[in-house]
Amino acid sequence: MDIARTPSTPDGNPHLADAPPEPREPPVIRREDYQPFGWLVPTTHLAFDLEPEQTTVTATLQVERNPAATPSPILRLNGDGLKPLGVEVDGEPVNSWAMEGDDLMVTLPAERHQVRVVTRLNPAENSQLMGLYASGGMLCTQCEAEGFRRITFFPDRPDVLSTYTVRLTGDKHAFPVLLSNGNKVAEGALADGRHFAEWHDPWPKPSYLFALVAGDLVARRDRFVTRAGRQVELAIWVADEDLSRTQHAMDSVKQAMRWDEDVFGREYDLDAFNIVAVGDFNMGAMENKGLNIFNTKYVLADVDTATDGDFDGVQGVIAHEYFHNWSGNRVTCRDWFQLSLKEGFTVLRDQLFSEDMHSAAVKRIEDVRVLRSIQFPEDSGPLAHPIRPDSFREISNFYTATIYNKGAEVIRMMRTMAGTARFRVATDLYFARHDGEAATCEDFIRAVEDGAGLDLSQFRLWYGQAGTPVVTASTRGENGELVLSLRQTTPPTPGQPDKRPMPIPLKVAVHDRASRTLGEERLILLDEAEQEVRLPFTGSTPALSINRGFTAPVSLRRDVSLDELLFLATCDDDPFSRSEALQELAVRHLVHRPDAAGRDALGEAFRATLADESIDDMLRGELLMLPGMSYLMEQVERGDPGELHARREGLKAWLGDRLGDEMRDHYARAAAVPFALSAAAKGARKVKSAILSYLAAADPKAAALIAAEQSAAADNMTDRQGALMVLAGLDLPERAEQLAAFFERYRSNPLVIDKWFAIQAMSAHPLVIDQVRELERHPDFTLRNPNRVRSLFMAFTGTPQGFHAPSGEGYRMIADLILRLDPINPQTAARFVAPLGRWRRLEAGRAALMREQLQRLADAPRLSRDTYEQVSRSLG
Ligand code: B3K
Ligand code: ZN
Repeated sequence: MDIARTPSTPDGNPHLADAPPEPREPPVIRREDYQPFGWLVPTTHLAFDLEPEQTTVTATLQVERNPAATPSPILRLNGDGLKPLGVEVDGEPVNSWAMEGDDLMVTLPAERHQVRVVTRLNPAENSQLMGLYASGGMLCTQCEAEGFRRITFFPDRPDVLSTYTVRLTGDKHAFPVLLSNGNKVAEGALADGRHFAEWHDPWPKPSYLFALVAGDLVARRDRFVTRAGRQVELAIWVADEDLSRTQHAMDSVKQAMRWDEDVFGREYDLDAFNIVAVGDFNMGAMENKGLNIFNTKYVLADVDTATDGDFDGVQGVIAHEYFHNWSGNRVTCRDWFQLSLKEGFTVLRDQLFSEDMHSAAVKRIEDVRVLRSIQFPEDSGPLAHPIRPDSFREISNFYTATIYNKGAEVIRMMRTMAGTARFRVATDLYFARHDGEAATCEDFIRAVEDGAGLDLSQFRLWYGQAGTPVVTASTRGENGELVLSLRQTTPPTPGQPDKRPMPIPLKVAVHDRASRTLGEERLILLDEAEQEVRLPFTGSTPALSINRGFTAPVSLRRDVSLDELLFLATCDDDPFSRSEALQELAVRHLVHRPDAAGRDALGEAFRATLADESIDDMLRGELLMLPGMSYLMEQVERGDPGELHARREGLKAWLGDRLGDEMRDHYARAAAVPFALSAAAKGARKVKSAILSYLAAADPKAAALIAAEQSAAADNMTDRQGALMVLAGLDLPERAEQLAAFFERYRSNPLVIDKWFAIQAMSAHPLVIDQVRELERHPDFTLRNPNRVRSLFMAFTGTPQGFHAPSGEGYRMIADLILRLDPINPQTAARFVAPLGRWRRLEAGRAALMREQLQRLADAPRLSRDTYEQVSRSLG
């Protein structure tokens, strides 16, 4: 393109051509089109003159031609909604630039130049929460994936690494704290009540890891000494009133730092590590180099306001972001198709950390529950994609359970096949080889091959094929052996009609029911479409324990007797396998064969679980959970969620009735355990809430009394929330009283008020639709805060009688929300499309109503790129 001849615009600026109308179809970006960027940017200097409504950014880039790229004199700097207020090359204002769409194209004649661009932003008006925005009086940033281009013009792609120096200038009173990446190198007072701070980050990084924060914040401070003796100043920055709720986050930081040294040999590499909590945030947290920015939800926790689950969430997310310092920051991604390289690996790392901090078995069961209730439906629906996608229109839509959780499972399989020690050799090799680079999933696989000595040629299919493999297992006895026949198929997914067999590592053991002998565990590899494996077995009543510990993220179909399932549910030595057998008993009864024999077997398994003194309460509470609705809906072809829910509630009532005495005894025992954050006390609370939900289904009035007592006696949020959740689903007078009391008590704490919204929106109350409509008009509801929006509406999408109301009203409410939210915050709006994309799994009436709403969205003018992509894929 000839830059000098860009057409003039009416305002006389030759560079700003009339913006072309937004194309209806945002372009598709393809993995195979990757090209290295034409220029390197060794250093970047950013100067921010911070004002909430008018911030000026001066970006000074040293650029030089990239010898590895096709030579071109044109430097493309990405922008998003920006205008350049001035462009200088080598210190002189120039005219040799033009806009191409949102991007700034600068013509540079020589090998090396300095390019300076000035932009102006209005953070206060930034409701998308991408780029620089205002939240509760402070200014902060979110750049991943493509938010940096909303701050200044830059090659905003992860393979352009640069060393940043950042100077922040602002009003000393409004912004006493000025933070950016790396180490603070200078600070001082200026005229007119302003001051400045200068930060330098010695580690080259891509623009998505840039961050700044300016605000009136206080810090909890601590110190960590690394294995090599580096003193790291730790600080967690929050609003003054939140300081008392930061100790758990600080403890978690130190645990994560130590664990990463011990288990992965990774040390921290700066003198400071800062974390800031922000109330308005699109996701959980962000791993910006040396300056992690967090949703308050994953920093603040104390006993009065956070549940046990919240405490674990804080610890897990703090660890996740910290671990990114190596898996993501020191080694970053070449392009966004490689997202799972950092996210899948880091999720695995945070899962392993939490396994080590708590009960490994319970953590594994929890992680599999999340995978199966969120990722499996994604993998079987219109939004299915491989963990390394081939194309996208908007990368924000690909921060998915598939990239994160299935990505972690795929790497976990490599670890299982390699063994822990050889996997460590492989990850050491990966970090050593690619430190300071932007790497690919292929680089990771190669490091595992070389480091662990595995041949992963066929295993690479896991990166390219979407869909959850279905493994069918059957057995027959033969001459002192058990012959295990295995078959695998992966269903078609969008754009991938045919799948090839993949290597599936399965840990198995064969137990003998009659003699109650537990077999030895061994690892087998299913890598063909059909395969027979011979396992030594001399008994006569085998019980096959398969996919122990969930070694492979597959759906298992096994032809198994009730006796066998009951044995596995009560006697298997692998806790995951026990939980699996219990889930299978429930699925069998609720979905496939609703007979009395199956129900009795489940009753027996529950009775044994309640009575088993060899397990702790954490595991007991876990085992007592029935499969959730989302997983159950996955098991039916075209289901009626209302009917399935009613069956599930019926089963709960039956269990609560049949095992009422045992359950009440356990409840009383658990209620007597004094509050502590120990595993035993947490387990007791978990058992209590599980039992309460059965008792409520069996006898709502009696359970309401217990819940009200629990709430009155509660000295912690877990008990209080557990009681309120039960009451919120009941049509009894206690409901309103308790909800009002809870609101009054916590009205000044936004995170707890989020719970208050969610508890009501997710309840099984018959009038949940009316309640959500009313809550939407509540003075504390706002579309501008993603936590609040999710508390009300994401919670609602899980309700069988609300979201899935046969009238279609629930679907309409979500479509209405998307239309209102899209212009404000497209990233968050697009997240609500997935629940509407499940129409293929629903009975015809609801499927048509859901499609109608998707079509209504598709017909709406001016949808964001984010929402457009999700809607068109979901209709597909
Ligand atoms: N890397 C960020 C996620 C960014 C999401 C951008 N839409 C947090 C994380 O996964 O650790
Ligand atoms: Zn992450």
